[in-house]
Amino acid sequence: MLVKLPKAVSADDYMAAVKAGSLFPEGALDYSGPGLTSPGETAEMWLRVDPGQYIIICWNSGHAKTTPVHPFTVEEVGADDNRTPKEDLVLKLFDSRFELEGNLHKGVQVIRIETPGPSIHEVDIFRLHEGRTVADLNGWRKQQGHGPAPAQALGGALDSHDVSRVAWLRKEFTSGRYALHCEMPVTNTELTHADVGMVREIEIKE
Ligand SMILES: [Cu+2]
Repeated sequence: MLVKLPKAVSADDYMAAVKAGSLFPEGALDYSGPGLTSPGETAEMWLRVDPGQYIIICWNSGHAKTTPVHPFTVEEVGADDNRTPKEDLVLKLFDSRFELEGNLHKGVQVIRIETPGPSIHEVDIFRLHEGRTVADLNGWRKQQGHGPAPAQALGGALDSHDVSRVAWLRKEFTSGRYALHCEMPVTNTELTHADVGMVREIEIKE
């Protein structure tokens, strides 16, 4: 995940807040990112960033507290690179469901990911292993990915505090069963959005 830090907050300050238990340290803005990606997978994402100080952080399986974050700066100067990719289909993240405009099919596809919300959401894309179900996937994610994986994580689009932000994902799909999964927490509970229905299985045929 990319996180944009407020002016007076350093990467170390952010980490200290995370270690104290915060998922959303004050003033810092989540700026999406390609999300859960299994070893050996590659995720390709296009998104806009604004000038400022950022970190890259991994939230999976306690890594946010154990793996040093990567700080970087987005400078105001530089070549204009504002041409957005042409999408093949649109994925919309609503409260609390996924809607697809267009169909996923075999081959390379560009997905434009929008968040009509109104809440903030994210999507991780998984390819389910033979015989495994969306319920298996959700159970495995509740364990933060400990134990044998029922699915391969292919990347996705993590949340942005500003829900008007859009991300594009380019991915090659083969035939099989896939799952879209939102792991945002439901406020003041142990539940995720996936637990309250924000999970969707999609089959790509031969
Ligand atoms: Cu969600």
